Amino acid sequence: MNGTQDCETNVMNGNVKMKIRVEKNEKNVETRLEKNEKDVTRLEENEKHLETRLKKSEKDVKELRGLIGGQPRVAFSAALMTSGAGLIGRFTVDTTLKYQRVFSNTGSCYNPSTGVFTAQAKGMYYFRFSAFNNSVLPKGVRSIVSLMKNGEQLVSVWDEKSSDPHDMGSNAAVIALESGDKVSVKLHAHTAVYDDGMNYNSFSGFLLFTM
Ligand SMILES: [Ca+2]
Repeated sequence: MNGTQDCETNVMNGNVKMKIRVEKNEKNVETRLEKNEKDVTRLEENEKHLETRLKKSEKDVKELRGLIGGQPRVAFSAALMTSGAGLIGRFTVDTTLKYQRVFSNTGSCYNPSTGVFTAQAKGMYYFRFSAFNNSVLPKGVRSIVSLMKNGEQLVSVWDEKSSDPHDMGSNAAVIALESGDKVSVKLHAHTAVYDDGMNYNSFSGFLLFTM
């Protein structure tokens, strides 16, 4: 073998080596590319998962806002007398009962000096009242009490002193109110209720949800 042949052999060997290296690099690049593609797929899946969780969180936040901050908080409860004991009534005309012992009045929609609840938000409300007919009432005297909305009679309690004194009853209604609507409890003319520190007669209400 002469020097020229040696040189050719070396060049060929070098070419083969280079080809092998290029092929190796190609494979390496392909493997890395496949890995990258898998990573991208995984990231896309993660993104979708995060998006779903974010949407759920946004829905939860909306619901919570509706429960605590998104609507006015309105609730009240009051009993008829602040002290003493006795009859309220036998007035010659229908009279709005003024429940003056206020237990709660969030939103200040109930006015104890008039006995009237005035809605400040359009919504669905719950109201309840009770009335007590006691033995100190003269025989035959009735207790007739009604829940009123803007002068309209909704639900009532009725009792009469007879051989069965000390009767009481309650009634309630769920009603839709517009802002400014008024709700109160009416004692019918010529009837009476009895109360003392036990607070038998009460009037309560609260906003269920705005509309
Ligand atoms: Ca009775």
